[in-house]
Amino acid sequence: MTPAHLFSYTIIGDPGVGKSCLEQQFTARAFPEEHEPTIGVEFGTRTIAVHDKRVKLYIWDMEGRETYVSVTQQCYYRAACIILVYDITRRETFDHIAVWLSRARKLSRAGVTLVLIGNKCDLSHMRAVGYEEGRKFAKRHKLVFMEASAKTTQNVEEAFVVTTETVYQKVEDGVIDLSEKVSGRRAWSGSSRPGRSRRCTISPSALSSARAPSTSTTSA
Ligand SMILES: Nc1nc2c(ncn2[C@@H]2O[C@H](COP(=O)(O)OP(=O)(O)OP(=O)(O)O)[C@@H](O)[C@H]2O)c(=O)[nH]1
Ligand SMILES: [Mg+2]
Repeated sequence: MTPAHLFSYTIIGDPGVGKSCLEQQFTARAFPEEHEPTIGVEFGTRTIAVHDKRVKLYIWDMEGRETYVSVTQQCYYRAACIILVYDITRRETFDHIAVWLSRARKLSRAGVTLVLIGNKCDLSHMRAVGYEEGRKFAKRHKLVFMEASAKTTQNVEEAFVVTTETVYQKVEDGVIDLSEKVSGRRAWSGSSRPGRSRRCTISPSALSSARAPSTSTTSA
């Protein structure tokens, strides 16, 4: 059965904050012990149910170093939701969120949902950023806020499911226009089976030459 909606998510933030682990915990329910830094962009997919509709999420996991800026910028515009991640044990990763946020606002489409996640909350004994600090920053900038742990799974499901409901409502209310065509969807997703997830790595050259799946709506 074709999903009623296809939403693209883009995850950004400093190197090592846990972007790939969050994506893999959500799409594959796995926490890789050994993890390589992302080069370019990786993505995973998962289909979930929202208000009795099947919604397929394409989750773009960006490199923290942003070596391939021209490539990764495409992922900002396609996103229905952008997740900004910092590591609660590394102060500088929170300090850089303002820069990530301004880039996200500049490069994304109107109506995008922005989410701030303080990751690694399982390491609260090493905390360098208070919960209230994160919450206040998010409130000031109108972001959804959560602390999460890709390791223990705390709030990982919630981060995606709650925001998918928000995006879904925005689509229903006409707050965000996701009317782009779904060009090249099969080539990028690889799987259309309900509830299945898939993870791929995209080389920068492939990303710049191929046509990515748009954030889009399909018929139910
Ligand atoms: N304790 C703990 N460690 C985590 C958590 N999430 C990620 N890590 C660890 O943090 C390190 C970096 O995780 P990644 O997911 O590769 O970070 P990234 O943000 O994708 O990094 P880049 O791809 O280089 O931008 C890895 O050693 C993970 O095991 C978490 O929630 N808790
Ligand atoms: Mg990564």
